[in-house]
Amino acid sequence: MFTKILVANRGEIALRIMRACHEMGIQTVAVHSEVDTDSLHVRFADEAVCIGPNPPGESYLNFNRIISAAEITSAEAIHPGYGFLSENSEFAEAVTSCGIAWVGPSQEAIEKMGNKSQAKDMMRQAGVPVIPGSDGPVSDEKEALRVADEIGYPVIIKAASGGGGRGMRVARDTQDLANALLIARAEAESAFGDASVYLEKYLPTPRHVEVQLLGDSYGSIVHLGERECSIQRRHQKLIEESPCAALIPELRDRLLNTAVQGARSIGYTSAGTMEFLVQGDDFYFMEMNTRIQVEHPVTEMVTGRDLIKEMIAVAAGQPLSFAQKDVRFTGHAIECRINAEDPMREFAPCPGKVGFVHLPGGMGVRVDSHVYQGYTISPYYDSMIAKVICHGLNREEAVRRMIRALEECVVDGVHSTIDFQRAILQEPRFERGDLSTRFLEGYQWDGETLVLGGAVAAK
Ligand code: MV4
Repeated sequence: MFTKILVANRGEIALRIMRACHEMGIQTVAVHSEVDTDSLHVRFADEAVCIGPNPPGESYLNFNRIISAAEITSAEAIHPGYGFLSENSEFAEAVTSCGIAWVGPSQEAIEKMGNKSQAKDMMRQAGVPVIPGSDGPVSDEKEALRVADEIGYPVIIKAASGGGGRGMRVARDTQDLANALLIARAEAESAFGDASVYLEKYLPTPRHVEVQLLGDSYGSIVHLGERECSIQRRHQKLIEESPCAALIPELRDRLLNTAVQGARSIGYTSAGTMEFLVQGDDFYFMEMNTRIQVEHPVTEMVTGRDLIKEMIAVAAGQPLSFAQKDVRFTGHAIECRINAEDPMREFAPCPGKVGFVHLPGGMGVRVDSHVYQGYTISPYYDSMIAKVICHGLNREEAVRRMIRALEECVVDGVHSTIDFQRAILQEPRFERGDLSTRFLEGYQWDGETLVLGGAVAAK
């Protein structure tokens, strides 16, 4: 096992990783920008290295500075967390070629899954259902028209190098398509430096359901169930839960086993997530995230398994500490990402100094946060304040516990998403588990009352 790991990240995920390291008897190295000098991840670490100024490109995204920090502190491994360099295959390769272990999947796996069109192709070949559409990128308008005609309208155009919803366009009919194609291409080029796009049948009211996977270097691959992340706003997840309320046992088994089969086909190691769209009784592969995700604690609460510890063990050449048959799913868990954003102003980030803070506690409540009274939320990085995760015997108890936990929360000095999230949890449609990725389409919020658009019911 490693004796020292460098954590190439900041905020709550850096703390989360260091907590696992400390429990494993592994020393930790923090890296940080200037503005993060007083941050908790620096205090939690056994050693800390300032790697540069606040713009991420000069610190948290800077290959050389991070690798140099690992070298001068003799760290044997680097955990990238999420965001920043976590899905950068060139960084993974730079790290390993310096003789430092990468706590994540292979450089090849990151690269393969990074191209969404190619990933879809590989999963189709592995027998994973994919949304009907073009065979890889479409070369011109003529081909797009032919494919759209074949699969039927509406269709959605997606960037091959995309993800996160950028460069996506829906076309309702032939007239729409040419225009949508031009816009999608231009957006893809400017956002990803790659104008290639592919076509899919547009699903009217899908649910976003993702499967948590773990693989080791001995060929063992397990799933840790699914998470439903349909409650999003502009592709920012607000609430995640496990299990998904919509899956009957037969469908759930099929989804989970299919995800394992897909991961096995690419020899996947470490933690990863396969994202699916679920429409009625059908599910379709969407993309694979080759990193630990923000919402991983939801899975930890229902399985009792520590995903970060498993990632570290696998990177050190050990087998997974358990087999599929050992995994038990208990109760229901929900996470709210509390952000310093103003729901009254289009969720504009609200950096600034936090006054009085009280984060919730009590039975079944986990809080992952790097924020403390007097902490300043920097405009340079994401505006997360805390993740509140609640576990209950069933969905109803988990939801009620979350409402209770959010009512306990006090974060003075900055706007936050707390009241908005509480209002969602109190919506009858949420209570019924009647979710889709369009749940928040056309909502109104006056700071107290949430009125849903209502035009789209999930099917
Ligand atoms: C779709 C879709 C409907 N039909 N594909 C959005 C993010 C990107 N990774 C894929 N996305 C979607 N793809 C087809 N064929 C609807 C979405 C979508 C969505 C998906 C997951 C979570 C939230 C979403 C919000 C809007 C649209």
